[in-house]
Order: sequence, then structure tokens, then C-alpha cells
Amino acid sequence: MELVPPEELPEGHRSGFVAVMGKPNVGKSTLINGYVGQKVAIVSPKPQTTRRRLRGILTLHEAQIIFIDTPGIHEPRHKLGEYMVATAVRAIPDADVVLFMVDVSILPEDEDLQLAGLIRERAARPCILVMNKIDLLSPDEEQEHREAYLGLADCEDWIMFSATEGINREELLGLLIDRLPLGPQLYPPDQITDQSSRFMAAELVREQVLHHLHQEVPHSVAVVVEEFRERRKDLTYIEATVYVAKESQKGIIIGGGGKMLNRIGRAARGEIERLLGTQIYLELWVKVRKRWPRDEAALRQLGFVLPKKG
Ligand SMILES: Nc1nc2c(ncn2[C@@H]2O[C@H](COP(=O)(O)OP(=O)(O)OP(=O)(O)O)[C@@H](O)[C@H]2O)c(=O)[nH]1
Ligand SMILES: [Mg+2]
Repeated sequence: MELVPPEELPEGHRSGFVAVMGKPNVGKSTLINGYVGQKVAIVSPKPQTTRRRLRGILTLHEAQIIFIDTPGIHEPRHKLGEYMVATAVRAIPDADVVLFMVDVSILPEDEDLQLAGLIRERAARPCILVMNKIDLLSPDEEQEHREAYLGLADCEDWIMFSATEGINREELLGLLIDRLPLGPQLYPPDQITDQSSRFMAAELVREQVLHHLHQEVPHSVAVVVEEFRERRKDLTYIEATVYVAKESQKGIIIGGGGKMLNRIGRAARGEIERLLGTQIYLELWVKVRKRWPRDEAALRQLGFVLPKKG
């Protein structure tokens, strides 16, 4: 599909970038998937699921909203963490609106405070405080939690929200559109993300690793698609390597008799088929790349390009 020419858009059409920021696990990616209507960003109950910045695009009659999903702001413990935080922070000045997302079912933590400071320092743009997971908040805690976050964030507006239940979905959308500048479409109306199918396939494999494995293993996994080939119109062949950081993790991922890797592969295949709308043949390999989250050269090879120092 082509961009709708500006003269054919309704008068007052708006477009722009909405950076979704917050500590890990508050529901940033869930919010974006909810608005876009498809899984453009993987989601899991484990913190630090999102590692890179990606765009989720919502095209409406009167506006086009480009959501920027960002890795959760946290205290980094290795080079990968530094990359993630740096990439998130860099989204702030590019945004027309910043959504400062928090988990209102718990009280603020250090990372929320850190992000409040960053937004205050760097954002000349409006920010909206999104208090997510209201479905988990008991009524007797509501006032205390709300006031704690209102005292922390310096935003023009705030809203109680639930990304999974859709609570206040339309209300937040209205607030966002009002704050976007007038402008034409920036992406064709049928495009929902800036990510390639190849990258999305790798992420869907990693999502299943996050869902099937626990403790430190999921955080030590990177997935690279080595081959992505349309064999027939209705069959795509995908070969991917699952990198782990230690020899012992390889055995855990493969599992006895290859059972775990098979389960991960089956689940990922279903998700990729849903995304691409074709049948998939998925082949997975597991390789050890020792201490890759701490190794700058390995990170670069895996596609995490670290920002220049200074
Ligand atoms: N109960 C409830 N759970 C939610 C809500 N929003 C998100 N979640 C859950 O919270 C977990 C984290 O969601 P994500 O969308 O991956 O969070 P994130 O902020 O993108 O996390 P990172 O990518 O790690 O920074 C998942 O298990 C979601 O299903 C909500 O409104 N209510
Ligand atoms: Mg995320």
C-alpha cells in the first residue's frame, strides 16, 4: 500500500512519535501491541524482555501514531544492559510525546525515580504518566500509590490504565492524538512496524525461550536468523541460531533428547506462522558464545551496536 497523499488526508491530520519509557516489566510492549493490534514486540513476565528500540505503527483516519518501544530503564550489570539503557534514553529527544509508564500495583522504586529525572532533564516535549496494571491494584492502596507516582513524575497529564484489560485505552489514545503535531502519514497505512520479518522471527524464538526457561538462561540468550528463504509461495524456510553465554546453558536449552528445543521450536513456529501468514519450516541450532553479554565485539556481531562513548 502507498502513503495516502497529504491532500487526501482529512484536515487537521496529525502524526508523530510516542516514546514509551519505563522500568523493566511495567507493560510497555503490551501497550504497544494492544494499540497496533498485532504482536510487534515480544512480551514476557520476565524483566528486560525488550532489548532494542522498535516502532509500532497505528494508522487511523485522523492520525498516524508511531510508538517507540524501548528497553526498560535499569542499573546495567553488563555491556548488553548498558546498550539497552543507552538506546532507551536516546528515544527521549526524538519523541513528540513521552509516555512515562509505571506499574501502579506496586510503589515506586529507584528505577522509576531515575527515569523521572531523565525525562525532566531531556524531554522538552509533553509527557503523560501512564499508571499501568490498575487491574492488580486494590482499592485501599489506590490513593497512596497514585499520589506516590504523581509526586515523582513531572508530567502534564496522567491516566490510570490497564494494557491487558484495555482499561482507558480510548482515553489515552485521545490524549496522545491531541499532543501530536499536524503532519502527513510517515508510513504506508498497512505497515505496522519498522522491523524486518527476519528480525521478528528471531524475536519470536527468543520469546519462547523466555516463556519456557527460567533464572538466568533467558537473559543469556540471543537469537540470530541465519537463513530466511521462501521455498514456495506458502512455505518459508527459517534457520536460526540460539546463542547462549555458557556451556551449561546449552544443555538446558536443548533438554533431554532435545525435548526442550523441540518445544521452543514448535511454539515459535506457530507464532511466526501467525505473523507471516505462511507455513514455516523452522530449524534451530544452539551455540555457545562465551560471556557474550559482557563482550563488546560479540555484541556488535549480534547486532547490538553500542553508542559512542561521551
Ligand atoms: N495484570 C496486568 N499485567 C500486565 C499489564 N500490562 C502488562 N502486563 C504483564 O506484565 C508483563 C510484562 O509486560 P511487557 O509488556 O513485556 O513489559 P515491558 O515493560 O515491555 O518489559 P521490558 O521489555 O522487560 O522492559 C507481562 O507478563 C504482561 O502480560 C496490565 O495492565 N495488567
Ligand atoms: Mg518490552
